[in-house]
Amino acid sequence: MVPRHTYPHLTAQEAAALIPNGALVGFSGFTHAGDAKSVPRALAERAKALHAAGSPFQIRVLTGASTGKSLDGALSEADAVSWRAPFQSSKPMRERINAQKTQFVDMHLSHVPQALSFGFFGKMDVAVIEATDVTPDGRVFLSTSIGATPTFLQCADKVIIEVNRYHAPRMPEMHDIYTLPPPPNRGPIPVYDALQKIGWPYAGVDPRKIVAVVRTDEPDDVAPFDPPTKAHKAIAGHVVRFLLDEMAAGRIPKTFLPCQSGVGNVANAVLSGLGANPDIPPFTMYSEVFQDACLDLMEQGRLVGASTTALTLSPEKLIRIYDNMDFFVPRIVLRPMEIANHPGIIRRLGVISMNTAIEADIYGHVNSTHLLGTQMMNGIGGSGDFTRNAYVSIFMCPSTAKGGRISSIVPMATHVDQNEHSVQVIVTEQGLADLRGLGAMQRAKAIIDKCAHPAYRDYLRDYIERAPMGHIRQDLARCFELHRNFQQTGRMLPDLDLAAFEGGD
Ligand code: 0RQ
Repeated sequence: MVPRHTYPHLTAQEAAALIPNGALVGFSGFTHAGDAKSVPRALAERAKALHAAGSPFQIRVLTGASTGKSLDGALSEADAVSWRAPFQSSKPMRERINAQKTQFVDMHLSHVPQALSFGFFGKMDVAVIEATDVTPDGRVFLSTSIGATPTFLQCADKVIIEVNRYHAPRMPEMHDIYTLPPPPNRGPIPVYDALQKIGWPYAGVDPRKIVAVVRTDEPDDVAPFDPPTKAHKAIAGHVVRFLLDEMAAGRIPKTFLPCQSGVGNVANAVLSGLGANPDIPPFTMYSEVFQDACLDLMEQGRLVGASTTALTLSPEKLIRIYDNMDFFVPRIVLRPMEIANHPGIIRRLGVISMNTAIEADIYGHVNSTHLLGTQMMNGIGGSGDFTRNAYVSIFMCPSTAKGGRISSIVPMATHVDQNEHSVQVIVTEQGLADLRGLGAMQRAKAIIDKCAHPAYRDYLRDYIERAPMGHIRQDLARCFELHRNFQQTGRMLPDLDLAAFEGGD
């Protein structure tokens, strides 16, 4: 019999005082959705006061994915984070990571819950979790994300719950919480359809571990997207054409396949493009984020169902869901990230993955994380979980960045997140390279001819011609010449006329 508990109701400051220096803290939150807010903000204030008094205070921070200003923003500005995993997208956090002030573990998101429960990060001292409600017998009803929260609740020694009444009390009707037993006796996960529910609407916690409940009332910090550029629209056009051709060739069934889409402006524009084309049948998503474009498509009947781990919606869009729960509840399932991103389920359902690159090389290796191979942007996130296991894996990016000064297609990627063995299609606004079944030099030709900006094609062709013969032709003395040029002159090709580029000078 589980005991019924009454929990101490504390202020955010009182709850923050329960977190010791050096603790490993698991905060709820995935791509700014459902993140803990008032306790990390209070913790940041406490860290600043302690630092001013000459006392050390830093914690190790684990989340589902990126979080908003109150968490990554406030804690990193307060110099309160010594270690961070598995994903972030915060400017101050990024600066600290790139200055080696915070150690960052950039990892596949599907691995995070099991890495914690296997003990790979050590013991979790405290979990700080946003919820819509918690019952005396330890049922925690979560808000706009599930992420790794169910595992944090199981593993942490102490638990602080932020009950945020901003969120619709009906949110848990979308939730399907299912955790995996430890190996080697895991059975099949019975998800045979994107919308199939197999678990519970709440996460369980031993109520004796709850040391504080803090009342809050505030929205998630999710910014709306930039309007799509001409390049984003062209990329969307190429992806839609490719998927229609695949249907016509019988490689994608007429009923279509579930789609996954990454974060960011490019992915949002591509989703809108898919929805806008009447020849693409109404489709489902098996993804990790449900972002602004998904909401519009669902209201239009183009997106008929979505499995996700987070509702990453700007406040105006989230309210549209809260105002029409009868419509959305049967169409959206929120799962823990180890299920949303599970390699076996992705392979089983035949998910079409669409993610964004920072740069791709002429052989199909993709860098999504490190500018010039050194400066961390956000992290690999779930892109590897999906890419490696997709029915067809697509990577997209504009062919140039920074007004044409940077080519996104380079001889050798300066960091590799997804390799040639997993990447099947690369798309820029210039065109689409279908790499399936191509040998190394055929891939190089396709990527240069179809994806590279015309202003960079001659350089890339000449690079290959002058490189030593081999299965893959690389000139180890020259492979980063474009990047070195950029570092030295601010342009990858110093003599290039930038006037013709969108946003060029
Ligand atoms: O810079 O911000 O100064 O303008 O990078 O570029 O084109 O706006 O792209 O918003 O779609 O993000 C890969 C970062 C793309 C994202 C990435 C500069 C460019 C701009 C952003 P500014 P865009 P997007 C599911 C899957 C990894 C995780 C992932 C990402 C800024 O999609 O983090 O996929 N992906 N997860 O100017 C220098 C280059 C550049 C460059 C672009 N070659 N060199 N700068 N930029 N290319 C979700 C989760 O896992 C949770």
